[in-house]
Amino acid sequence: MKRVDIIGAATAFGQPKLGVDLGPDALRYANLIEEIEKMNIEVNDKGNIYSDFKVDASTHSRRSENNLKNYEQVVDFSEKLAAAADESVRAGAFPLVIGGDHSLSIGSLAGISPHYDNLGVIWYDAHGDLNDSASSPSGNIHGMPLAIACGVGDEKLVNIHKTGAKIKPENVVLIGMRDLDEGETRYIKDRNILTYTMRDIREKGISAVMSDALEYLEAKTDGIHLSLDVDALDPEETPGTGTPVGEGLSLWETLLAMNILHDSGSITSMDLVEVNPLLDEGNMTAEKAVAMASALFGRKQK
Ligand code: EXY
Ligand code: MN
Ligand code: MN
Ligand code: MN
Repeated sequence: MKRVDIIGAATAFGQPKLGVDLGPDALRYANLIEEIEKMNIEVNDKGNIYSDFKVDASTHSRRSENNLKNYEQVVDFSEKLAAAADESVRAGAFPLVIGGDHSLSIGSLAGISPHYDNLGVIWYDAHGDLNDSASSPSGNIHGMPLAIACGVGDEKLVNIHKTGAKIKPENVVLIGMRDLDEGETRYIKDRNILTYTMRDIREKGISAVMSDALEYLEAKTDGIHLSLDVDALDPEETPGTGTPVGEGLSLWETLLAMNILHDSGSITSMDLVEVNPLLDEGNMTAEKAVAMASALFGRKQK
């Protein structure tokens, strides 16, 4: 890896709560760049990408087209982010896309995946983010990016940056699952997606889960994208996030998971998403997210 490119995805259009677009700056304030540099890695902070549309608190998430909230805004933002992520991989860097709500993964995967024949994805999250507009209970696009990347959903969103599906469901592993909607559960079953629920993690241990996930993906992919949603962790650990779900992963489990991914040398890009400083206690969610990213880049747990 030549260097890490930090791409700030300052978007809140994928969900209803204000403040998640401030996540990139909360992560910088928590010393994201300095902590990665400590690993003797060159870091290039490319600044933030913003939508041309401004967040308007009075209408935010009340505009909906076909049960897709802030549709135009998400399409516009995804195109911009995809171009930046594409450029970063093209330049030989490791894109670290910091959010921002999870709808940003539509753009990051669209920009990154064309550089691989078979990009693998580890989706570390309480949620599957596998809804389409018909199955979504909310119309919030941050509950849909993984389905969109697999080619399921609204045509414009599926065709961001490059026509068609960006990844294959058989190259996806879900870790931390504990809040899946009916349509998502059906999709996982139909496509036989490798899934580790919290119960699986409790039974097997996070270390075995990560090793098995890596073994599964390394055999058939030529790069692995990690999409880390901070709501994978228990809300006591990461309260500053918009859709918290109890009985989640601990910080130490996640740091261990990140160390195992680092040691594999197989992770080629990453999203770090759903840090909302307006919902946080101090800046602790951003601080823990920085610890997770540092562990992915080689900082060892004590
Ligand atoms: N499954 C629910 C929905 O589609 O509305 C909740 C999605 C939350 C998505 C979060 C960020 O990972
Ligand atoms: Mn998510
Ligand atoms: Mn989530
Ligand atoms: Mn290293």
